[in-house]
Amino acid sequence: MDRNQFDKKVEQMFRNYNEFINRKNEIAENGNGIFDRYIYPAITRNHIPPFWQYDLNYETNPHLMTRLGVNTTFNAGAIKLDGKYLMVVRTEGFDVKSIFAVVESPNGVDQWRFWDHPIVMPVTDDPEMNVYDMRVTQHEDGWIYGLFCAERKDLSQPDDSSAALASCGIARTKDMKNWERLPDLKSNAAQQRNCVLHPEFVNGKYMIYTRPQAGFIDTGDSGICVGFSDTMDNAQIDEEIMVDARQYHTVKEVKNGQGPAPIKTEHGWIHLAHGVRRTAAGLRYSLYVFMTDLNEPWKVIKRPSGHFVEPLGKERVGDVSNVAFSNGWIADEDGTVYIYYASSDTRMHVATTTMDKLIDYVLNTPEDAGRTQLCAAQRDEMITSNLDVLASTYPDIKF
Ligand code: BGC
Ligand code: BMA
Repeated sequence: MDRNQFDKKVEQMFRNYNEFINRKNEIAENGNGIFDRYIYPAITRNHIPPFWQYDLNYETNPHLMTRLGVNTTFNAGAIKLDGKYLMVVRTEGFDVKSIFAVVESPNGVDQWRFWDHPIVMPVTDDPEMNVYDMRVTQHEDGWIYGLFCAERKDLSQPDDSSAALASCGIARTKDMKNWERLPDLKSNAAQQRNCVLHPEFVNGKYMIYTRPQAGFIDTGDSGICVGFSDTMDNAQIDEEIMVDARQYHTVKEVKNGQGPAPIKTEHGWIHLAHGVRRTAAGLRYSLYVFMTDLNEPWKVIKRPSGHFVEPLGKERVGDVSNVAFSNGWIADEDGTVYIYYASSDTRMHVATTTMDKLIDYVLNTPEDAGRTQLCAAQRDEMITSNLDVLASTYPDIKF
C-alpha cells in the first residue's frame, strides 16, 4: 500500500469506528415484563478503538495490519460516577490475556466509548498470569474497590500446563484511573473466585461475598458465602458462612457465584448471581436473583424461582457458548436499573428495568415449588385463575 492509500484507509477506519460507536440502541420487542433487552449488544470487539489494535505508523506497519488484536469484551463491572455510566470490561486479547478497560456512556445504554488507555493494574509481589471479572463496589468508607479473579500457574503441579490457582485480587481507586493494589484476600479456602465487596460495613467490618472452592474448576461443596474482614489493606477472612448453597435440579445445580454488589431496598438487599448446570452440551450459565435481610445480608429471605436472564438466541453462541454472566449493574437515581450481562464470554449487553419492577419480581415471583408435581400444580393454579379472568374480563380474546 502506498502512503496515500494508507492515509485514506486510516481515515476511513476512524470514520467507520465513530459511526459505529455512536449508533443508537433500541429496546427489543416482546419483553417479558420484568426487564427489556436491546436489539444490539452494548459492547463488542468492534467497539475497541483502532489505535488499540493497529500500529498506525506507516513506516512500521505499511500493510495496516492488526498487531495486537482483541478477541472478546465481556464480564464487566459497572458504576455510575460523576454522572457518567462506566463499565470495567474484561477485554481478552488474541494472546488470551485479559485486561481491564473502562468504557463510558452518557446514558447507560449506548454510545459506549473506551477510555484511551486500559487499566495497567499494579501487581502484588507475586504477579498473576491473568485478571478478570471485576466487581466494582462504591464502599461507604469512601473508596471504590475492585475485586477480581487473579489467576496464577499452580506451581505444585509443574507437569500440568493448565493447572492454575484462582484468588481474589483487590485494588482501590477514587477515579477509576489510578489504582492502588492491595494484597489478595486471605481465607481458609484453597481457591476463590467471584468475590464481591458488600457496599456497607456490617457490624463495623468489611463483608465480602466469596465462593470458596476446592480446586481451580471443582468448587467442591461450595456456594455463595460471606466472610468478614477488619481491613481491606490486608483483607483476611477467618470463617465463611453459607448464604446460598447449590441445589439439585435447579439453575445452580453445579456452581453459583455472586454477581455485582447487591442493591439496597427498604425490603432487603437484591442480589444478582449466576448459576450453572451441567448438560450433555457442557456447562450452562444463567442469572438468578434473590433477596437477603437488610441487617443480616447473609440470610436469604426471598427466592424467585428459576433463572432471571438466560442466554437467548444469538447470545447462546460465542467463545464459550451457553453462558449468561453478570458482574455489573447500576441502580440509577431515577429508579432505572441497568443490568449489564455478558453472553457466551464474547460480548456485553444491557437490559433495563426499574427498582419498582425488580422489587415486584423479587417479592411476588413464586418460589420454586420443589419438584415436578408441585410445579405442575403451581402452574395449573395460575392457569385456572387466568381462564376465569379471560372469560369474565376479555370475552373477545380468542385463544
Ligand atoms: C478463564 C475463565 C474461566 C475459568 C474457569 C479461566 O482461566 O479465564 O474465564 O471462568 O478459567 O474455567
Ligand atoms: C467462570 C467465570 C467467567 C466465565 C465463565 C464461563 O468460571 O469466572 O469468567 O464467564 O466461567 O466461561
